[in-house]
This record gives sequence, C-alpha cells and structure tokens, in this order.
Amino acid sequence: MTSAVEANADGLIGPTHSYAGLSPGNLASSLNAGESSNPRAAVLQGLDKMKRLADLGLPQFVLPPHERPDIPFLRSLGFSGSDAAVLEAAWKTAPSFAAAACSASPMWAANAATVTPSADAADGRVHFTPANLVTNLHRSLEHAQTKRALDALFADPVRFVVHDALPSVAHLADEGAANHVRLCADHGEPGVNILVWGREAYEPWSGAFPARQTREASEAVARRHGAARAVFPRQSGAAIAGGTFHNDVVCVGALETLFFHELAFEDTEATKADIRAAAAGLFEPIFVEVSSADLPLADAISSYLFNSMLVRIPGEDRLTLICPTETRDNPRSHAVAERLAASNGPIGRIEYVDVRQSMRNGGGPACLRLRVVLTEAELAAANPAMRMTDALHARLSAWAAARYRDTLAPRDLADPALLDEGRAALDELTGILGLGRGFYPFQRV
Ligand code: SUG
Repeated sequence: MTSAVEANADGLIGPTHSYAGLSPGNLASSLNAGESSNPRAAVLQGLDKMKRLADLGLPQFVLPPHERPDIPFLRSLGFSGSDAAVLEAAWKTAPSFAAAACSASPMWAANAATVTPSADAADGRVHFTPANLVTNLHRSLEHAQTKRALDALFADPVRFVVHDALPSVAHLADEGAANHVRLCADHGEPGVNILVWGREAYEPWSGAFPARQTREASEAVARRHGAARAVFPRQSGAAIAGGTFHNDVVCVGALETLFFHELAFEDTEATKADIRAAAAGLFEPIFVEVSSADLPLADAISSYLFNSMLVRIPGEDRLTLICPTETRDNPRSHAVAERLAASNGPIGRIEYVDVRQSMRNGGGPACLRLRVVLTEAELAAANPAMRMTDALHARLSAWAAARYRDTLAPRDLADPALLDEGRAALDELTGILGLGRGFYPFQRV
C-alpha cells in the first residue's frame, strides 16, 4: 500500500467579496442579497481556517483569487474604451452582467474541480477537471483561471493531469468536487468514487431551482480520469427544491464513513447498495444517516451541519467534524453534532470555525476547500510556495489587512477605484505566492 494524505487547497477570498444575490436556489445568497460585506474579515476568516487545518497536521495549500471585475468578460460583450469606461458602461446598461463580472465566487474551491487520486486513476496520476459551472453566469467565468491556478500548484506532468473543463453547455453542467465524495479504507488505497447528479442532460426540468449537475457530466469526468469504482447516485428532487444546490450541503464523507441527511439521495437504499457493491473486497462502508425528524432539511441547510470538513487528524483513530459556528448556533444541529461525538461511531470530535462572511453566501467550511489526496512523492511535487505555513499565514494576513476594504456594498462594485485596488493587491500576491507576472489577464496586456 502507498501511504497518502488528504491535503486541502482553499480558495483565498478575493477583494470583491460581496452579497449580490447571484445564485438562485442558494437560499443564503438570495436572503443576504444587497447587504454590505466585509471582504477583509472574509479573507482573514478563510486564512485562519487554513492555518487551523495546517496546525492540525493536514497539508494545506492556497488557491489565489481571480481577477475581478472580469474586464475581459465585459469586453467580450462589446464594452470598450479604458477599463474604467468598460466598467461604467456595463453597470449602466447591463448591471446583471456587471455584477457577475465582480463576484469573488472562485473562493469556493470545492467547485474548482473534481479530483481523482492516483490510487483510483487508470494511469496512476492525479487527475483534475476544472468545473465549467455553467449554471450560473458569474461562476461560468472561473474555469480558465482555475486551470491556471491548478497548473501552477500541480505542475509536474509525470504525476498530475489538469484537464480543461468539460464543454460549457447545459447538458454537461458540472460543479466539481461539491458533488463528489470518495470513500476508502485508507487515503492511499483504492477508493469508491461517488458522483452525485441532479438531472439528466435531456431531461425537461421544471423545478423551482436549478439542478446544477448532469449525470452525463459526472460520467464524463469519471471516464476521462479513468476513475475506478464510480457510482452515480441521483440527488433527491426534494433536496434541490429545499435549497440543496450542491450535494455537499447535505452529505460529506471521509475514509469508510458517509455522513448524510435522509433527503440527500433520490433512492437512499439503492445508493447504499451501490456503494457497498463498489467497495466489496476493499472495505465495509459506514453509513451515518440523519433523519428529517432529528434535523429538518431547512435546519440542515441553514446551519450547514453537513457542509463540514470530515477529517482524520494524524495520530487519531476517529474522525473530526469541523463545522461552521452556525451549526453550534442551531439547537437541532448542535444536538445532532453532540450526539455523534458522544456515540461510539466513527466521528469522535466536533470543532467549530468562523467563516460567517462566506456562509452568508452559502459557502461553509467544506465549500472553501478542494480535497486532494496525495502520496508523499506527489505532495513533494506540489508547489511549495503555495503551501500554508505560519510564515505564509502571517504574510497573507498582513497583505489582506493592508489591501482589503472592511465594508463593501453591492453598489461599491461599480467603483473604478476598487478595480485598481484589486489589481494592486493581486499584483503583490503573485509575488508572495511565486506565481510569476502574467498569471492574471491584467498582467498580460
Ligand atoms: O455557487 N455562492 C456559491 C456558493 C458555493 C458553495 N459551494 C459549495 N456548496 N461547495 C454558489 O451558489 C453567491 C454569490 C452571490 O450571490 O454574490 C454564490 O455564488
């Protein structure tokens, strides 16, 4: 057996973090639309979470924010003149597109890509497919820059393959690792890949909220990665209708354990049977299911109990569930979490992190991270300049404190000074993370 660890790569929250109500079906995004945000607090919360995981002994990497406002996108729509003129005209005549161009949504790295560890891939390399995120305009702008970031982090072609996103069409709508769970006996051993989808490519869709992942997209990702033991359960329509825009809002897994809400899957018994069959000869899956009676779906969604990081801390036998503070603040969720830790089950400890700024846009601790299982040799091949250390945490915290605003109303996104501030911040960041000039589009003109 090859030994491997589960690393996390978190999206560093960008200077335009805001509440623009861009994601129908994501109840927090809709509820907080128009509120003022605090980008500085947001990025510091994200950095502290990264340091917390690094301190627990899990390798932690940083994925840089994208350039926003996305002026090249606005130019592609015919806006012209200086960058400031492009921004001003876009806000005047196409405010929805302008808002999409300003979103800091690449922070939610669980949607950056789907990852297949080398132990599961036919060619023995780690595979990444950046998610095309076509369901929401603001998110569809991410994948090219995401690929650039993954190329910078995982550059060695002998060990890593960073694919292009799937074609950007609704038939192949893909939201990345937010709809993927991998179970295994040990990270370095072959695992079972659970790829959850909400609709079929040609299925007429009449739901109130979009289903963001197609079965065909999940199958294509598994096929191009050569992912072994893949199972494709359907997300329940009730979950989507209730505000479960990604499966990771109601389900998380680690090692042998799948922790999920009763309403996560359309057919729970068939899903469990498929996972058991795929795991046969490797390990016995452990299912920890929470009933609607114990935790109504609405509480699961508002408190994000399942959008937690389920991790094995080095040296510990049982798993730790790292929840947002909103889970502690919801009496029903808190009771479920405490009962889990008090039981003899696989989850032995609950911890809480404050990611409130992200949470108000529907992004919990699990949304902010992309899990990447790496062998020792693969870990050594990842870009060390992007790895979280005490020194990098201190440097990025000082950078953010100096460069980010502490309040941002949606109307401030039209301020041309914000464009300049953002670029100055990202220009400095490319130096800090050793990305080289030309990493961002504005550095290439
Ligand atoms: O895609 N919110 C993100 C949240 C993504 C959460 N990720 C996971 N569950 N893995 C989304 O809905 C809101 C942006 C705004 O409204 O300004 C937003 O894009």
